[in-house]
Amino acid sequence: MSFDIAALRAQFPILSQTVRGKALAYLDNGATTQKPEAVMHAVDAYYRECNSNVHRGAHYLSDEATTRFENARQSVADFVNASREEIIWTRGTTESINLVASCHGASLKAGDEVIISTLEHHSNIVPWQMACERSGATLKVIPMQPDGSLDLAAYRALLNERTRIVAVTHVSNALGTVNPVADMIRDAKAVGAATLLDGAQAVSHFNIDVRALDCDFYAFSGHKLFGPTGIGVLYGRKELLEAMPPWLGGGEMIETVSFERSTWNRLPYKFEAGTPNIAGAIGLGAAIDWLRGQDRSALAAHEAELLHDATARAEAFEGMRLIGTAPGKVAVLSFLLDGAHPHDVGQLLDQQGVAVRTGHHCTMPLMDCLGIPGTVRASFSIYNDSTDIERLFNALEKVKSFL
Ligand code: C6P
Repeated sequence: MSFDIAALRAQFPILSQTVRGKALAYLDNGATTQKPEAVMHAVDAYYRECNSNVHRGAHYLSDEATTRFENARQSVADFVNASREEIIWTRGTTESINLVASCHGASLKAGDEVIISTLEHHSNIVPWQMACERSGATLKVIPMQPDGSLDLAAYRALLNERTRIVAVTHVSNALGTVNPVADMIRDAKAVGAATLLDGAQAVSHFNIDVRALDCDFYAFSGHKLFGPTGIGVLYGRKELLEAMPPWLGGGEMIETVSFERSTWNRLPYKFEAGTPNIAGAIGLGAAIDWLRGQDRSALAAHEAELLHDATARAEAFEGMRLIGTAPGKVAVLSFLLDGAHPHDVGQLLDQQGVAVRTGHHCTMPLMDCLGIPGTVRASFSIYNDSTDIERLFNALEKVKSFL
């Protein structure tokens, strides 16, 4: 290891506890990541020192809260290489995608086409189904290869002058597949389509540069990036955000209001009606500042090693079938055990202190395509170590003997 995993883990107090009388192996990072002390401290400090509303008050506390809140926005902007007016606070990835599907999607009309992929989470399917239903546009789906990678030839065949939006996940939550999004965006641009990336599962694993990717929208959640729940981000290219109608109406998003008509605030506030999740934004800013202070290439190498070692153990494990073996993957093992329902496996793992997720992972169409009801998913993060892999496979040996 080229970095001190023990020192890193020590910053995540939740990891050192026992659950059900066993040392915790937390392998449900795809669902949510744990929070370092720095994040908890920032949220706590906000409430202790400057709890107040932002952009409104004529007093010190409000000024201080506004400074911390807007500094957090700047941290996000720097993190993804955007400008701060292109960073909109939302409740999470789901809300970010719904915002785009409602507002950018308002320009869809009958005959237009929207492309998503087989790998999508429900939150990048349902908003587009709703937008297509409203507008009469057609939803097209990129098929998948048996290993869980997208069929890029089929994708290119779907693209045409009617394609208005390509909305795909950067990383599959269920299988861990990393999609070749830069190439996919280039192809989409060639037919004049807008592009949205669902970055929920990507942001904690590698650096995101929205300018280099050349995407129009990038959505992610704070809680999957070591930050709090209830806060998320929508990056939107300025010209597109300016052309879009607002989403929710209310305070903050307006410039003027009369009973006859209202006019809209400048970016990014045009899309931020009502009192925002101030503590959540500050916590996410702290998470990003903390992460940027780490050696990210060492973290990526560590995660790659975890994936390599866990995959080798899985391949040697009799009765285990790995679901999703694409060449480019983040550290996710989705699997089935012969003769065992994923739910039962998950429960037996939990009794041994191993936390995983089981089921369809909010990707029912993907599971249908694979012909399975669900999987057991062990999803790793930067603070997992070889002991966690050991605990998982020791626990699975016991599961096998129980079932
Ligand atoms: N996936 C998982 O266990 P929210 O709930 O809005 O923070 O994120 C939704 C979402 C969108 N896209 C992808 C690729 C995701 O993985 C998720 C959340 C969690 O896989 C909970 S279902």
